[in-house]
Amino acid sequence: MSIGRTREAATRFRRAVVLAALLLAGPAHAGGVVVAHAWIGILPGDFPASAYCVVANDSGRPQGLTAVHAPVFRAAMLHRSVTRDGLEKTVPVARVVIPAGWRFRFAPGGYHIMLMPPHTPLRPDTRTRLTFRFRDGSRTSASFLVKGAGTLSGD
Ligand SMILES: [Cu+2]
Repeated sequence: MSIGRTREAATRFRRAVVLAALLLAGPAHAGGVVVAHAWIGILPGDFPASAYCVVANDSGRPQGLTAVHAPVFRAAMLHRSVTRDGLEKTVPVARVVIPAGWRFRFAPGGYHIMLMPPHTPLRPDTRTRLTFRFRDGSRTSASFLVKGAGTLSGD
């Protein structure tokens, strides 16, 4: 499988996704970082998947998200979709800083967590856990709902 084909499939998938405004997470637990509206869009075969969610920072201080751990996938990376010269590309992001009191949205067409194919294929409507690691050493994890290609949104 070539990188070109992978990008093409991923772009097609993202275009198929309606950029519906997600409702933002409700009140988060005081004093922490909470991941909500968490879902993963998978593609058939060896294509990468993308994870989306809302990260609510109610810790009272800025939080720098530096890594995501996804045990059932070969790798997880912070990415962002950008359009350059009319072409949609996905580029790596070193970290995402979420100011205190803010909600940061990973959504189709924007920031996402790129997941290299799972060790064993995932079935739609199952769940898998991702752990978010922050610059201060703290971690928070959430259960992500697996959705098949053609899914319109995570809601
Ligand atoms: Cu990506």
